[in-house]
Amino acid sequence: MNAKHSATLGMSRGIWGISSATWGFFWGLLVALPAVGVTAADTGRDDAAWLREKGTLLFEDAFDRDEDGNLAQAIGNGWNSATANRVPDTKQADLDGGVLKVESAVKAGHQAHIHHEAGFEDGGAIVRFKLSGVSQHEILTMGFVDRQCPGVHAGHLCYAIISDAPPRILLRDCKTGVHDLEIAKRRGEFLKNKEKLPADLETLLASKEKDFPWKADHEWHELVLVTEGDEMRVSLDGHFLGSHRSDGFAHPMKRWFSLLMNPSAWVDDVKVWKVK
Ligand SMILES: [Ca+2]
Repeated sequence: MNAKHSATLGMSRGIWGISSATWGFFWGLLVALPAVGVTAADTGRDDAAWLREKGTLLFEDAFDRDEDGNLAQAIGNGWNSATANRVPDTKQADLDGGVLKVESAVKAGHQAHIHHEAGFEDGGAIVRFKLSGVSQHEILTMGFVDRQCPGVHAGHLCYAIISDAPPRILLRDCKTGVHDLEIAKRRGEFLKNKEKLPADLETLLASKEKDFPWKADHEWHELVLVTEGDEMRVSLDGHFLGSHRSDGFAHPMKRWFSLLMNPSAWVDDVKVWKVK
């Protein structure tokens, strides 16, 4: 792994819409609330059990092997990479001690994007992850892609975006939000000119996502991320964090399970299930 990065990969921030200068103030308000976005009826929800009892296991990986070089399929077991071949001389993914450790290469021009065939309408993933602390700030993005979906940038459907600064787990519908090509084009004009987004666009994009606080440490955690109809739900370490509803979550084909590291994160014990 390379020396510490001083910041997350800047080129990914604009299109992913992650940074927010004023978020810290709102974070102060949010942490004062005991269970943001969680209703009493929701707190006992067990989506890991839902996947195991209602679902079919599509694939699993404990990464207990060595990688085979640097290129797209080097991780093995059906994994592929949308970014590895941009930097064929750089090892971004390392299978070390039975763990997938990824550090994105800045010269690749995109955060590392590692994916595996999935294929479901309702279902989801159980994954252990760790923000490694290799970099000063780290974001692990985990979710679903359909490269055959027209009108959506690179088929990015929906994700849980796990960040340490701000310390939040964000559920985002990209399909009908920031990665819808028409919305992205309009938003891009304002970003290019460093102008504030108009209120209607801000309101639209805000309706496509919802965030939940977490303690953002450098320990191992288990995340359960599922979609059912137009709802995406997330649980951390056996506790239901909450859910969000948005049209893009209902996309009928979550073709890939995808992981994006900005710039670095560790992953182990991936299981992906199809319920419908
Ligand atoms: Ca392992």
